[in-house]
Amino acid sequence: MLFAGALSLLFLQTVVAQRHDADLMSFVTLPEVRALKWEITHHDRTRAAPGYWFVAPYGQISPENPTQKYQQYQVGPYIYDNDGMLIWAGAPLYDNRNVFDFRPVTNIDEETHLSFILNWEAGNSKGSGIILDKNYKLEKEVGVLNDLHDFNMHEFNVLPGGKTALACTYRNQEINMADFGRPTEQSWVVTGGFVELDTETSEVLVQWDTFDKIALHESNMFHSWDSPSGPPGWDYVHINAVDKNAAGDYIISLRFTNTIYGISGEDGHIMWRLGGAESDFAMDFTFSKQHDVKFVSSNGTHHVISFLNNASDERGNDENLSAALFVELDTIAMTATVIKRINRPDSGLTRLRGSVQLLPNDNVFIGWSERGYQSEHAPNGDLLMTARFVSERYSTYRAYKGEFIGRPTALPDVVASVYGTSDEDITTLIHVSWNGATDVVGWKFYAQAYDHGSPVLIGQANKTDFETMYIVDGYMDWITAEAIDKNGNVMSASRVIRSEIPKNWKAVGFVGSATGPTPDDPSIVSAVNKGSSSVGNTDSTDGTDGMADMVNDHTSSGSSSSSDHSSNAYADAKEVAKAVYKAYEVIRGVGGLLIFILVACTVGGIIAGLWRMFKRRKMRSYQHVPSEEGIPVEEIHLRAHAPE
Ligand SMILES: *[C@@H]1O[C@H](CO)[C@@H](O)[C@H](O)[C@H]1NC(C)=O
Ligand SMILES: *[C@@H]1O[C@H](CO)[C@@H](O)[C@H](O)[C@H]1NC(C)=O
Ligand SMILES: *[C@@H]1O[C@H](CO)[C@@H](O)[C@H](O)[C@H]1NC(C)=O
Ligand SMILES: CC(=O)N[C@H]1CO[C@H](CO)[C@@H](O)[C@@H]1O
Repeated sequence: MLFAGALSLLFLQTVVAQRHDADLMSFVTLPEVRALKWEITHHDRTRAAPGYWFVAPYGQISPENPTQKYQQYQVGPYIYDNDGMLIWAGAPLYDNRNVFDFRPVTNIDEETHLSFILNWEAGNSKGSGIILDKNYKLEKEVGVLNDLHDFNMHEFNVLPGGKTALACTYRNQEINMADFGRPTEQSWVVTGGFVELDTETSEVLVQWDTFDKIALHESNMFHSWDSPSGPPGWDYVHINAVDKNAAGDYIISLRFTNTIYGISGEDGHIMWRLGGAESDFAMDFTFSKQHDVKFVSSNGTHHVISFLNNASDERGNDENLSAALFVELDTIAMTATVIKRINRPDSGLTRLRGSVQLLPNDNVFIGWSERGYQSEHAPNGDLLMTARFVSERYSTYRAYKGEFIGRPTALPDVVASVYGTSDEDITTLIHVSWNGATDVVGWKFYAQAYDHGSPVLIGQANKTDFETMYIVDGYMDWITAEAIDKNGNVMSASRVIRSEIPKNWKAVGFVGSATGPTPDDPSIVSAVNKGSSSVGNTDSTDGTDGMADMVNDHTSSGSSSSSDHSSNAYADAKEVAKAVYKAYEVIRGVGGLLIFILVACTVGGIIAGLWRMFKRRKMRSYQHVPSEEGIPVEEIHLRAHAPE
């Protein structure tokens, strides 16, 4: 049978497609966006800090060859809520460019801004530090005006007031090897440094470099017995973090000296070393290969700092597991004391990358980096939550949590499609989303009888996921959706969109007029309408709870003969809530026909509706799934700079 054949073809394609991308979300309204799904374990939701997750997944650190560019948006800045529900997909903004250190910025003014590093692109751009406002509009783009190769990926640290920001620098320089007792030899090294930049002009205001400050023998990467190197040279210090306190002094982390340095804001001299071979402090602990050092508090002489003790890198490990450390430094008595240690929950090692963030309620949010592994802890260290990407193909350099109000200037995206086999069972499916909008609690849907007809409310739905689906009886056209906040106010409305219809009604089994049905007058239909439902996108997260109420609302509004089909199909509202709806369009082979398929399947012994239709979604095959290259990603950088 033609139909059965088409059906099996359809399922075959679906299965094949899912095998490759089941770890990614998909949306009818934003078909290019393929946000990563999460595996989340909540240990105690009640103690979780309010706020969203800020991550920037990447597959490989170096910019991709243009011919390998992913066909769908996966890498870039992304915001999720505490349940892994997508809030904002920022990948379309910078067309799949890698982004690092994506974070909420609360120290500029009363509002929360966003900042991140836009990765360099060969032959095109050195990359930049980006600051966005809550409308996702570009506020500042801090570029690289000097001779440096790129805007380094490790740090973009906007300082209080937002006028300046810190960044790390890597510079190839030739150095004399006298420190190794070989004064007649020269070697190229990659020195580490930092700059304080004017965020308005990108001008370098402060510049500091290890070249004349950190001797070669402090390195655990370049040794006295190693051969000198030509350019680019030995990556002998590997700077990966910089911060500044109110007194105007800096701290930096150098991974290849296992040391955190205090640097005078006055004259750039090294005030003290914490850790490594030449530590100035009496310490009751060890650390190594550390990341993300930050001032938590500082009054000039007494500091609390936080950092991630990796205790390992791509070459080996010094301790058994990685941990977030909060350390109190007394620079008068020269003592360093651990005041908080939070071990990696899975007892693993974070060999590269990572972050530690003290939240306003004193919870601690830690990014362990690989596969986006992250955890939140109560002030006493209790584990509240762990999460990681379902996908093994991605990591994020750092991860942050924070409250944020997002108000995109773009309007909500709506897609509506009409299906049915007779005038009596015509149904309109509406999908809506508003990329980046926080605090949307529901949607109202309107249709018009004709082009300039007045909008008639045809239903509403609670927002339970990034994308909300709504099904309404009848042929509804000239659709709009309004985003509703918790007080019932309209936050924004979509443009009026026309509903998509099958190219050939007869071919999809429609019995009736060869030209197909005509749009209904929503003011008539909505009076008798019922059996509508709304679902969250079940592809992404399990967010269908609110829908059952929705269906009840509608089924209680009465019945009519024209919708008996619906009332039977949706008899049990709870089960409908679990039903999976998906729209597809099959355009292949059959000369551009649209096949409408309604499959009833059994879920837990009870009938649930499974609608699978290939909607106006090009059957683009899934070709360019990026993958990590089998070696730790930062090692690429290492290899690029160090000889073997
Ligand atoms: C800095 O903090 C320490 C410890 O809280 C305190 O003993 C010291 O007096 C403070 N110094 C200044 C200059 O406030
Ligand atoms: C690592 O773990 C092993 C076995 O649990 C233990 O014997 C060893 O002392 C640990 N090493 C360090 C450096 O903590
Ligand atoms: C929407 O959510 C609210 C609050 O959770 C609930 O009381 C209401 O019944 C829901 N309404 C619909 C239409 O689902
Ligand atoms: C247990 C262990 O090996 N700890 C190491 C941590 O890193 C420091 C360097 O900063 C080493 O001195 C410790 O031995």
